[in-house]
Amino acid sequence: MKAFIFDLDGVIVDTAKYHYHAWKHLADHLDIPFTEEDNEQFKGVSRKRCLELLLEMGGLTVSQEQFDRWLVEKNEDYLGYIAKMDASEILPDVPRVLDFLRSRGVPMALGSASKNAKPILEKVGLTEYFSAVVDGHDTTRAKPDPQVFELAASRLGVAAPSCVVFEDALAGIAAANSAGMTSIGIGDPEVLTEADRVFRDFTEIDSDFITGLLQGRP
Ligand code: B16
Ligand code: MG
Repeated sequence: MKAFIFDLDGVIVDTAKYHYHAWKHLADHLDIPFTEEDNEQFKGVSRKRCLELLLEMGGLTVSQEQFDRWLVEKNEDYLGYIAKMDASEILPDVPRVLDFLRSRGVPMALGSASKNAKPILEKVGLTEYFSAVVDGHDTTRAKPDPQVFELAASRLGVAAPSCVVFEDALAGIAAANSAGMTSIGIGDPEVLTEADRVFRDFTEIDSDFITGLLQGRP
């Protein structure tokens, strides 16, 4: 039996722009220059690690209390954007692929670094597609460590080599590969060079390709 595991941000929804606005707000407050290009490094990376990166960019060292306060501030800002999300923010053709897999009884899981993954799935109305949701609360080791996807596979009761992972971040592709899973990159083929296959988005993924994956073709 095959199982499919989906990353959230950059694969199912484009929350990267909201993370960017929230980090930018904090960066402006701290007088740290921060661009959308800088935000690329934050994709797939935990909230705590993102703040460490931002402070490194600004050459700032702060107390643990201050660090924790800024983490909370950034997240509250981000939650303000999330509150307004609805199904219109699901990336193109994601529902088509999810419906196709569900109609064939394929088990599906979410594997995300975000601690906000469950509320986001609820907001966009996709919760019921996933038999397992592994998020930033469940993991102790971040991508590229395979923990998030290994846990998803074990919750689905499917062996790692039978799992197919959709990921937009380099660290996520590395995590899937190191778990021994089939990795499908969503994004730029020149960036996601380690993925088994890369598509710009789900509009490029047809039923024949999915059927091939179900039959064991990479
Ligand atoms: P949170 P993913 C990741 O989600 C984002 O790509 C990354 O930018 C973010 O810092 C991380 O979640 C943590 O998110 O602050 O909501 O816990 O791509 O793994 O679905
Ligand atoms: Mg992602």
